[in-house]
Amino acid sequence: MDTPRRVEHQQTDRGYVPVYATGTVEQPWSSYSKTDHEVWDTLYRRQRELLPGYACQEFLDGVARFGLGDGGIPRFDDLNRVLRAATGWEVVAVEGLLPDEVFFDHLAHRRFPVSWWIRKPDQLDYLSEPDLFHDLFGHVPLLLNPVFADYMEAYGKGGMKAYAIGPDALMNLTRLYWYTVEFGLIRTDAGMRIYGAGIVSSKGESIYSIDSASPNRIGFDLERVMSTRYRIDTYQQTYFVIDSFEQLFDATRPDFTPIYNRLADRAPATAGDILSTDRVFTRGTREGWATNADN
Ligand code: HBI
Ligand code: FE
Repeated sequence: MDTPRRVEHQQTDRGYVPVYATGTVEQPWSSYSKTDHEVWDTLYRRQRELLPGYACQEFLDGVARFGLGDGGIPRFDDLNRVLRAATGWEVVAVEGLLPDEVFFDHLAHRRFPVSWWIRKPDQLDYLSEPDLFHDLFGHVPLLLNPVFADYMEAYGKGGMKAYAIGPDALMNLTRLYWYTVEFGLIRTDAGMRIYGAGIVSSKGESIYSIDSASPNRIGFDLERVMSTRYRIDTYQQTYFVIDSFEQLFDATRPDFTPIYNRLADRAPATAGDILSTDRVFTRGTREGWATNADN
């Protein structure tokens, strides 16, 4: 397997990382090593044992329907048979982070890009770029949920429009992705549960986002989220909480142009701020918070 072509570095929501302008590739399933399959099994087993009581039921149902725990790295072709039949989405293998407009175009056409490579055994707890476990285990199970699947397509279409408007609009939209798709919580009758991929694919942050007194937990509000900076190097200081996936999808129905115009005059909140207009579920103790700049 020749190393993927690194085209350039780009400031993205995960910091200054290589960005591949390439399109999609075939999943090199036969090239995965025994160690690669063992890394998948280790990460899967660890999260599967932890997540009941932490992840929302829709996520757990998706994991079960895909059979992600059947042993070894799943074959995208197998997953796509289930996924296409359920919501018309499909997984496509990519080299890694894509330029925003390439990424948005995939989402707008119900294609979710998944990095074909998996982290090394010494990177189990943190790596800077999204690997196969983050993308596949974190993001794909919820694409079986029809409402969330619609939200992700709408997000992609919104991304194409934001990209055409300019960098400020794009920043607002990236914050929306960050605080929902990557780090979102949802209220359930049983209490707060996780749906964000960046959380469910991380053992430490799964526990922290639900059990810790340190972060704020604030009710989702579209413009509040779009004007809130975030952290890429630590656990989140604030988690935004939706009441349902329908609420999230409904919030993205209107055209965002007037919102971008309003937000252009509004100073962004810091990652740890609590505003007087917030619906505060938990006011964090701020224990252990980093003091350097947000993104
Ligand atoms: N590319 N492959 C890939 N996966 C992502 O999650 C991703 C991306 N490019 C850009 C990006 N995410 C973020 O900027 C989103 O907020 C748009
Ligand atoms: Fe992600």
